[in-house]
Amino acid sequence: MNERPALRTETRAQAAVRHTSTRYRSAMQDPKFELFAYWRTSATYRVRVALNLKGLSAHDRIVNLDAGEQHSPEFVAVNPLGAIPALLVPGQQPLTQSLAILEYLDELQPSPPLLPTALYGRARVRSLAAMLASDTHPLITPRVKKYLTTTAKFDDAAWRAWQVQWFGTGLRAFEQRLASDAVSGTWCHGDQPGLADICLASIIAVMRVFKVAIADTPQIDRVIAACDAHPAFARAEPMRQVGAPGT
Ligand SMILES: N[C@@H](CCC(=O)N[C@@H](CS)C(=O)NCC(=O)O)C(=O)O
Repeated sequence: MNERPALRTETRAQAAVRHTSTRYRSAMQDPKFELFAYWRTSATYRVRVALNLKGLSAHDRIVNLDAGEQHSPEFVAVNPLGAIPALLVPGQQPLTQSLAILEYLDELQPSPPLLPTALYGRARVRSLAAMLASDTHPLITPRVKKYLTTTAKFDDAAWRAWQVQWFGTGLRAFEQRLASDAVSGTWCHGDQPGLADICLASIIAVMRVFKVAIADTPQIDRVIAACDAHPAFARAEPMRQVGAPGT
């Protein structure tokens, strides 16, 4: 008797998985990402660390913030807010906002993860990350500096006091959160680097560029020592990027 193999109809869910994994495989084999970047920016640093951790790479498209290139019509077409980073994923509109880019990369290449598996832990790490990326970093961006030093007539001393005030406010609060939570260890959460460490290191990286330091933050100092010793973070350092003084 002629036995024919049973025909199996692919369900919608199976097709979606097949489609996603095909895209995932081709993206992983040759992502051809492009990153609108500048050597000293905190938000671009975050994306660089995530790419390094994931073993991914991107071709830099330099936007010289010191020359005001973020306001050029070409770049405003990429990001109407006139801010970097922006990640170009082949066939897609430019992706802006470093935290969204980090979560995109984390879902594209889940290993190593940037977020813990436990639900509360994921929320905790996102909360720590937002303290710095959303509530601290925006206050010291070039557009804020430009407004304060032109319209509001801040001189150098007033601008520096502003930086110290807002870096200090963010970091002292972050320090308290790390100190009061037993989940903090070598890293902000658990035993591997993730989203919160990347955001913390991104703030410290730019403070080093601006030569601003905040004292008495032992928890933060411990995490930063781990970041400094990790190649994914070290390779993202501003002074090692194209366009940095001396490169
Ligand atoms: N929330 C945004 C912030 C982007 C941002 O402000 N980037 C800065 C550099 S770190 C920038 O390009 N600023 C241009 C300006 O302020 O004129 C993100 O995390 O991507």
